[in-house]
Amino acid sequence: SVTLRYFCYGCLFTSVTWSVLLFLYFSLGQDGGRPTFRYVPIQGPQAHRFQPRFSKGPGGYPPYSEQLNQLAFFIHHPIFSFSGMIFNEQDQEVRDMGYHRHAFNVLISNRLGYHRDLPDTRDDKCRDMIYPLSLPAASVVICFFNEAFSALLRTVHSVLDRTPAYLLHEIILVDDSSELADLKEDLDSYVQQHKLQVKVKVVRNEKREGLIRGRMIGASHATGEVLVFLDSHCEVNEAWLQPLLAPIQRDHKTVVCPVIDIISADTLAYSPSPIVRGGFNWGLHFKWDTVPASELNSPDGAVGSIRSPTMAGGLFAMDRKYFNELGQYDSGMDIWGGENLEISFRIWMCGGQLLIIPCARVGHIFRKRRPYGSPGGQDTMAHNSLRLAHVWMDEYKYLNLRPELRERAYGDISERQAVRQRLQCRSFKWYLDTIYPEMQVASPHNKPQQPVFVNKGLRRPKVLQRGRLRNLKADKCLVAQGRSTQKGGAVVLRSCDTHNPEQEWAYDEEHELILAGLLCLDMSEIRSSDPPRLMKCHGSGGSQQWTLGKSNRLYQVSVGQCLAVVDPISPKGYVATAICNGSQSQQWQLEG
Ligand code: LR7
Ligand code: MN
Repeated sequence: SVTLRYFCYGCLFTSVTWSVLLFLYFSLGQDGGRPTFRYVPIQGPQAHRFQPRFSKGPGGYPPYSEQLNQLAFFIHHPIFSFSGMIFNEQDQEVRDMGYHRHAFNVLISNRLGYHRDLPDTRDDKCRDMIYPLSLPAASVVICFFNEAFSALLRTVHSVLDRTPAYLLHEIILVDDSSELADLKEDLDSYVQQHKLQVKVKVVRNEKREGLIRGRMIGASHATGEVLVFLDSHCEVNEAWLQPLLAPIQRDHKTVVCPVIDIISADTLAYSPSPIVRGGFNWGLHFKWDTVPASELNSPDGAVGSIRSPTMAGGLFAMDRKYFNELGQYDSGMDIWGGENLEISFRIWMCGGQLLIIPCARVGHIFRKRRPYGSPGGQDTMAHNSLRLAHVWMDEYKYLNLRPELRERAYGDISERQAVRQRLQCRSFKWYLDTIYPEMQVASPHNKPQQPVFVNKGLRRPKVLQRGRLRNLKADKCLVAQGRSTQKGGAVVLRSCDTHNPEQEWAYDEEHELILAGLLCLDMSEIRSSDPPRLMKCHGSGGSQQWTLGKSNRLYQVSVGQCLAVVDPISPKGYVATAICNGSQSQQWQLEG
């Protein structure tokens, strides 16, 4: 009978649903499938101090639940692109304020929480690498100024979650006199509430010191054998520490950097970086260089280490005694900039070596601007660069000196010159000839390069769809208000015209919308309430990333809202992003 049939359908439906749910819960709730640290036996110099507790599975750090984490992963994983969706004014406030204060999408960062899974970006061979059982334990030093709480905590927890406890001596957080209300109290109470004090120590600077003196202060509190420095918006990846510690154990004058993976500032998506090494230009800006084939193809290449002329600065590990012996940092350098080249030159010129370790992966949020200045508004990069040039660059320093810098005072450098003397360091010419022969002495004007774009290369993303972009409510098409080639120009709705190439949009695999083959539909990062405009395509997603789904809505990934016609009957044809509501004024069709 009909009733029986529906009853059976009901049973079938319920049982299938439950099986699927249970399957998901159990298969994803386990840590199977992902490599953990189980292969590291309970041994090592610190074994008597801490019971090795593994990052995942039994005995993890308190609020951590693998199952919940998996659920959060499903809901908020950036591949679903909707993790930044704005549901109300409060969300919008969090987002806009976040961009203003931190220059990245704090709404998504908050929703991600303090633990998340990351794609394992290492070469497959890294998983088979075997490291010594006994390695020196690390003090992780993280210096921060006004950091977003969720990003800071995710940095800390990624370290706790992915480091065998016996290798983690401590985490030292140096609060560089942050001004954000609540940050201090929130951090103190979090550490206390979750009983993190065993491993996590908070040091507070009475006044703003900048990241250079800040790290020196952190290091002076550290007692682990090795120092590991991280920025306050990082996430360490699977088995990140052992490959860094092993080379230091072999030779205490080896300084190592992980490969710095990219965490998008707009979506917080984690993606692998190509294996590149550090260089610089004559403006003393750090840049990434391709690795010479000889270096990459050496037997050690892809899984061992790569010699690097310089480091990016924020993420590296170094023997603590060697850090002191080598002269720490230049304490005359302020706030930000230059210290990375200074320590790189010093390492190479004074008998050490600097390596990049491809099997160690740490993600870093790359921002398009720095959200803070120096207290007095000085250009600390120029000040710091002058100091390092005068101490380390011999006759080459003048290549760097822009005319306006020649007269500028840079303070007393005698203590740093004494360091160079004491360590009997080699000349800068030796460094260029031996360590960085690729450096072009003849072209002092190489432009600084953004690492974020390194892996985009010159490849043009494939176009998925072409046509006019018609709003279903207004029944009009999206066009440039002025010329379609004018950067910064607004877009409006006008009558559709199938023959007008100026109305043709291309939607590509990077989710960019390109008008007339030239400019991209773009949103302001700072004020999401500003209407969209046409800008040069930057190829790094976020503010130029739109998802065009089956529901015909056009979702802006970094703003978290949908494109809508403001007033469907007004001839002005204005458009703006608004909270997604599925109405017809938010529906678009890309018609060929
Ligand atoms: O006054 C300050 N006090 C601080 O404690 C200013 C900053 N900081 C903290 C800040 O909160 C952050 O944790 O110092 C850290 C670094 O500052 P960022 O993140 O603003 O710097 P950045 O990532 O833009 O800059 C890179 O170059 C800097 C030069 O001084 C430092 O060496 C950074 O550590 C370095 N970051 C990296 O190397 C990560 C990879 C980037 C690349 C390439
Ligand atoms: Mn940083």
